[in-house]
Amino acid sequence: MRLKAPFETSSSITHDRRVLLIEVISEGLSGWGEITVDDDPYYNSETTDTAWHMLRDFIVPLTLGKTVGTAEEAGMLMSRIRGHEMARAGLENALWDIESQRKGVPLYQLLGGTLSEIPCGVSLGIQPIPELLIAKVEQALAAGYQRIKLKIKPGNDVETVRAVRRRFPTVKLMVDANSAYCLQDIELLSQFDGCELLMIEQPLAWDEIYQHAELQAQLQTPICLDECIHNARHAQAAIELGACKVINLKLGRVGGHSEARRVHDICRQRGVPVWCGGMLESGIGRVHNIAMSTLPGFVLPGDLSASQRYWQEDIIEPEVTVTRKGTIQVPQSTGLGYSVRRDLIEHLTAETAVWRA
Ligand code: OSB
Ligand code: MG
Repeated sequence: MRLKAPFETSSSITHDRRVLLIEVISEGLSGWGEITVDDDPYYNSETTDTAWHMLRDFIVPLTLGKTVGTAEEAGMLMSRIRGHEMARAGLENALWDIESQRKGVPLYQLLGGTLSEIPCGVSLGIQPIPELLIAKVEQALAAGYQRIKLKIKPGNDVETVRAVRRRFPTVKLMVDANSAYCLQDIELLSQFDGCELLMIEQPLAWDEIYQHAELQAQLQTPICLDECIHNARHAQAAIELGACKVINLKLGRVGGHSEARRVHDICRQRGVPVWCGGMLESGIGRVHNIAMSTLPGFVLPGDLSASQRYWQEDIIEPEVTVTRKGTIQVPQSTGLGYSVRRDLIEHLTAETAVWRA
């Protein structure tokens, strides 16, 4: 699926996504999940092709034909697999869709969610000049989005963010560095303290919790961790070390709804706000994100935006839309709560594999 516009972060530029979907059929019900990987290993270590390999050679053999009572148990069948969270999440989330239909309960309620409307923000990719970025911020605010996240990288950071802040003095603003800095950049990073940011997301290395604690001790701006957090233990370690004050929760990055709920619970117990991160998902991944975002600890607007911000045409019906006040209404029917456009998916599909028990 081609993005409407390329999306640039400090670590890569994405033009299109080879969307990897899983449909599970069980006892006459069909459930869908999305594996939210990129084609390259520049955000996390997984890629579209490693996920395909994991599915074919490990995930399918561990799960096919097995009897489970819940989607969480299906997740446990894969617990021998180390890493490859996004690949595992795709399968587990498809089973959450099925469990919701089987029990006749909306997915968000099955997860323990309580919100019926969720607040939304946008994540704006790096732009060549501040004027272009300011125009994009203006458009997003006009559409109602409640929070603006700016991608930054060395050479396109403090000055740009200051320009946006000057133009929009009261907007809820934050930045995401995708691991582009190191502890020695403390002087530069401290300058964000003057920009009244909600948080700075993942400034330091993707696999480094401890140094974020050292940085947080010297920064007023709250640090939010994204890349570092792959499970509830990581979240607990990060919080107890003082490495972050906020956590970006991504379903794929933590291995699916079950682990996401555990991360959420740990954060909530410790009073650490969470919000839903995005991976430029198709409608199927997006709808799982909506369900997760109804849990009570999701107190900040997520990177959960309307389908039309990303895609000419989405693969679900209706598309995900955002209200004038920057919210998404949570569907109240069972399963995904949106219908999957099989014809369009077939039309876009380059490769399919089918496994039967
Ligand atoms: O770091 O949050 C990130 C997209 C791809 C990979 C990493 C990230 C992002 C985003 C986009 O920020 C969020 C979205 O889906 O709108
Ligand atoms: Mg991020």
